[in-house]
Amino acid sequence: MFCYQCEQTAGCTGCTQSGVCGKSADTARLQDELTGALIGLARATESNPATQNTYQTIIEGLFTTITNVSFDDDAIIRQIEKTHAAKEELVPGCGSCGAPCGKTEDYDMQQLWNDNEDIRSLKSLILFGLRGMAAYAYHAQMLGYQDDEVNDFFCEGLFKVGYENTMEELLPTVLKVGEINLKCMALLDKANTESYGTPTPAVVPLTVEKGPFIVVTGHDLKDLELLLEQTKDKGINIYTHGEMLPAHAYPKLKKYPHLKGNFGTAWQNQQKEFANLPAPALFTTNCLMPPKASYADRVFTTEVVAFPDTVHIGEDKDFTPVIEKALELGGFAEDMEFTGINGGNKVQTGFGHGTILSVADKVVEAVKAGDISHFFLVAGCDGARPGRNYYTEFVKQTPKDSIILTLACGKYRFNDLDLGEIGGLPRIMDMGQCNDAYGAIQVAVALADAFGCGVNDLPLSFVLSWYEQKAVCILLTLLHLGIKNIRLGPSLPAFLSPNILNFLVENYGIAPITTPEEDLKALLGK
Ligand code: FS2
Ligand code: SF4
Repeated sequence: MFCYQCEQTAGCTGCTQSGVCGKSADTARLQDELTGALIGLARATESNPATQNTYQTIIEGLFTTITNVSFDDDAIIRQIEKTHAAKEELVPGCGSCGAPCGKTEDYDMQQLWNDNEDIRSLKSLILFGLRGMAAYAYHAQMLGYQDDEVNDFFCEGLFKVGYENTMEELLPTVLKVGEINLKCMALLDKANTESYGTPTPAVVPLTVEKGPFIVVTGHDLKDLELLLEQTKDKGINIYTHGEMLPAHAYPKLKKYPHLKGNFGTAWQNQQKEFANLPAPALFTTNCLMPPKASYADRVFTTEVVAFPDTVHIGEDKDFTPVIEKALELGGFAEDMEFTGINGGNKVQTGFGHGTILSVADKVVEAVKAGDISHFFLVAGCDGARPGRNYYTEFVKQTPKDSIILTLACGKYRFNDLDLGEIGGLPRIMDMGQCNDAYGAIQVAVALADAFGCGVNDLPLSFVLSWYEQKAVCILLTLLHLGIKNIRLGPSLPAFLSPNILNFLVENYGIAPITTPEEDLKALLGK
């Protein structure tokens, strides 16, 4: 096997025996086969118009191959078969043709992994960016939102991965992934806010009340809504976990009185946090870690998330098995007070672009009056590497007159800290899930407009943490927008070849994180 798509890849170069994430070599091989089949399907759209089924199959298939999504070989095999069937629908008889034209064949991923390192690097950026974007397109689709340009680009991008191309030809496609991902995140923002209202600030307790409860994790708000509906008046409380925390800010979700609070921290702590939990956990997306035997019977998956021998909730979204498990386990006998990693007993969320832009005048005034000296977007994924303490320390050391905007699961490193307020606004503002990077971009653009300058001229620094492929598409969006001097950690992607990394350093000033002290000094120009 060969896989180097995530930050924890073995030896910072690539997983070759089995995945650090728990993925077996067989699963990795099947995921390659699935990706090759998706490229074959994309190739078939070159001369045959894609259908709704084509798009859906591509989006599902790409989402399936994201880190910590599917460990289930049978589910991946079914996805490969579905992909071949979708191609057969576009080009009937193609699979059994005796004189293949070579235009619709599945792609052999070994060609990519063994390619010249710069071509491999650029194609990896395209492929991994498309995988991340597919998750966002999937969530939007669940709420009934689609965009033709986004859908078509999945075909275009996959086609490019399977085509012999030069660096000069591939580079624009890499940046186009960023451009289209901005549209995709905008689509999901629209889907979430039109479905559930504009997020407003919410204080979320970390206490779990006594009695039966369900922990729901991942990014899919539709799944949460359906679960809230199905658990109404059943004496079961619902707690968010990981990337589901921002759900507390959406008016149409927070109206459910049994949506009580948040349990636990970021994904990499799940094996410890779920071990003695007297409740089931529902995974709507990544990041799923292989469940330990001590709690495997309490793990439920849905959508494309899957693990062998755990109960999967299908498209009918009948959560009865999860509900029955919650009632059987009964929850805690007494209220349990949990804390975040810094000892805080509550967290805040809901500072999306709607909220921040509604007080934009106040923010601009505070900057002009010298009350706010700097903004930091400290955002991205969490993960297991010890070096990620950097982000906690960085936030703690930021000047008292600075604002920290954050999003995605990396915020659990510091979101229970109380760093005080500036002008009635908390110094740490959680803008939401990783896809809410869209909102952060809106805020940055609005600030730049207000000050009559470019985003790069604002007192705003991007300090990002990455782990999986959604971080890749977001990074490409920031590059597409011309954002410079991003600090990236905890380590740089293994799929950046030295030449491509040089290109990013020279053109965008990307730099790896060093120490909080050094980076703060550099970013504040001191
Ligand atoms: Fe965190 Fe995992 Fe959001 Fe990533 S829960 S690393 O999926 O997409 O962020
Ligand atoms: Fe390794 Fe990450 Fe790939 Fe898993 S997803 S096999 S940890 S590189």
